[in-house]
Amino acid sequence: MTKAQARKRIAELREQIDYHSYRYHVLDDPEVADVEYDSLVGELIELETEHPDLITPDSPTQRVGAPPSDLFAPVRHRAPMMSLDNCFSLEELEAWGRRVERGVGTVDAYITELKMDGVAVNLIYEDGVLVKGATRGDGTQGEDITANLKTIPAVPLRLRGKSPKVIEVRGEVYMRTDDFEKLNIRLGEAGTKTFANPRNAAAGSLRQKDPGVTADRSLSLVCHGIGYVEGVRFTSHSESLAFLRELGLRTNPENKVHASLEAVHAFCTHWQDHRHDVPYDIDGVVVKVDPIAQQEELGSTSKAPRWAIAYKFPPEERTTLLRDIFASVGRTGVVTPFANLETVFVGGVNITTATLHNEDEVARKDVRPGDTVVVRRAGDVIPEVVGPVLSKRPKGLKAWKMPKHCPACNSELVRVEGEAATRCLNTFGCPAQRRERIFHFASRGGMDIEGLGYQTIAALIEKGWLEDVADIYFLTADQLSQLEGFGEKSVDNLLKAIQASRTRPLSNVLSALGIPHVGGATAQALAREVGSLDKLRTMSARELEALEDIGPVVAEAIHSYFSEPKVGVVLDRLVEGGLRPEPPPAKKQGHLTGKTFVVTGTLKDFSRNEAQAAIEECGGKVVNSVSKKTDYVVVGENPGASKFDKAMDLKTPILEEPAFKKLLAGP
Ligand code: I6G
Repeated sequence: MTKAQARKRIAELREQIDYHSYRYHVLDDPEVADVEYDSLVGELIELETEHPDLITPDSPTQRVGAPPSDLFAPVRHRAPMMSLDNCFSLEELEAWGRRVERGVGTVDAYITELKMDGVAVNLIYEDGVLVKGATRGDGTQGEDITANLKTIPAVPLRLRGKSPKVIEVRGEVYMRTDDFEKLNIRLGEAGTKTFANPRNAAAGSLRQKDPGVTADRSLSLVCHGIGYVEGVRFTSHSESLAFLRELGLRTNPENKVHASLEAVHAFCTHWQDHRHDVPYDIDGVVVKVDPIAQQEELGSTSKAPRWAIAYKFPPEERTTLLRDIFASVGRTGVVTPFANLETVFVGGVNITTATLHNEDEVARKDVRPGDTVVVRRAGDVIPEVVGPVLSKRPKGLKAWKMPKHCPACNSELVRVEGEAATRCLNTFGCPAQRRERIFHFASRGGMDIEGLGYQTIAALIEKGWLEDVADIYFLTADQLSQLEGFGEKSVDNLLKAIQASRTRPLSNVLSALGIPHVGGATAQALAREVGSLDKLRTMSARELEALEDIGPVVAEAIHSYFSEPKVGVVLDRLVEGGLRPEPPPAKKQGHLTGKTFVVTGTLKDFSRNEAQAAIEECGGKVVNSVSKKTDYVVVGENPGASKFDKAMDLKTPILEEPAFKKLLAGP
């Protein structure tokens, strides 16, 4: 085949593949069998392999490419990605309808869309080609996930028909419930942590550093609006959705236009009762005023359009058998009672366990092993045991009692008077606490050691190779290769992940250690203020308390943690194992050096990160809470009430956006 012939055939194949992909993923109406489609793709791959110079970024073979460098970089949305106001009953929906009609008189038409429980995304097409895809982020600025979005077959790399010069499309990436269940089985078999629900699975799959993993996750897309478009005007929302469909973008076939709010009510009640008739999770119905002129008349608040509302379904409830209540020991020694339930399908997932929080909660609910209980789950909220069905209680059921001894190490459990928690105080000896600490250490947000999941940690503890977090840095290839399911490649990957974690930022290390009262924000404050683990280890409670964002209770907890000799041993061994935390970046010097800021509310011209960067660029620093040490509080729209009130109380200077800009500009 000559070059010219190859070029022609490649163009034909791409057109056919795009068309069949559109029929399958957008119209849900395939024209050819899978094998036929696969053979077209196979032929295209072959030709592109022979002629790599003919590969273009919008070729259907380019859905998974090399990991891109700009993955997760900040992306500013051209128009803000607003959120939606919620209502939780038909009465509230009615009240919204009245407000709308007070604003615009009779509404010509409403449109209803199923509210997919997925991840909001923004897709940017220029001259019909997908150039960027981002998460919603804070609504003003999201994260670049283009490479991951490109792997989703329902996301067109190139739009069909006559596309506008620039269009920003808003949609929801989701995972079907059957794909979610298959994925969890697969993850469970591989010993990796499973996802709680399809939404978390979709979010987790989009957050992958390797687009190859996203590609393997069966994600889909529905589009529900246009954020920005050049040169096209619509008279109604439904017309804009039809336009998206013409461009080859998927919209939900269940969308419906209604003449009255009564018809909207009927749609909402129907889908509340039939929410499981669709193969994906929905948590409500989005109701919009359809005519654009009426939308414009109603306008928006700083957060949400007044012309739309999300009607949220009430949480689903089911009854099931409470087989038993068992006690589980967490990382900090707190013992939590858990309900062991006969599997029940509620809120779109199968539930077999649910937390009962603490001893008092079990007593308050009066749930007993053997009871039939009501289980509830709303959206992505964790499942909850509501209470027993007393009419079904068998005779003679005994109330549950918190065990006197730790189920993991048998040491005596303690409940301090006035506290709800029961604790195992065998901090260093209890195997359950050790396992949870190691898991926390290796997790995302901490040392982020990919491949060191729950099952692997349990297996390493079982072998006696993992007693505390420092042991991670002394694991050998020989040991890892003895674990079930660990071939050469997984051993190599895990060792590489461990190596990468040796130089994690100091704030991650502090968060990973699980110091009492030190979460992500405090860990960042400590890293920024202190700068090294060595220094932190020697500081007195009084010195700690003098730091920004650290109060007396936290200061005491940190000091007491570092004073524990066993902690000292582990920290020394971490260093011996090669841990070299990356110190926070050197502070810039400028006209705001020594000045401390708190930023609250939404600013017009800065996202939160941009405001922080601008302050730091001038030498200042940004902290989370207002205290006597704060020099300025920068307030945008809808500031946090507690921050604002505290600033007023302490008479801290409050800067609105223009004054803030002036201060940044300098003297
Ligand atoms: O977050 C959203 C999900 C679904 C939406 C939305 C939607 O329509 C079906 N529509 C709007 C207008 C907004 N957010 C702001």
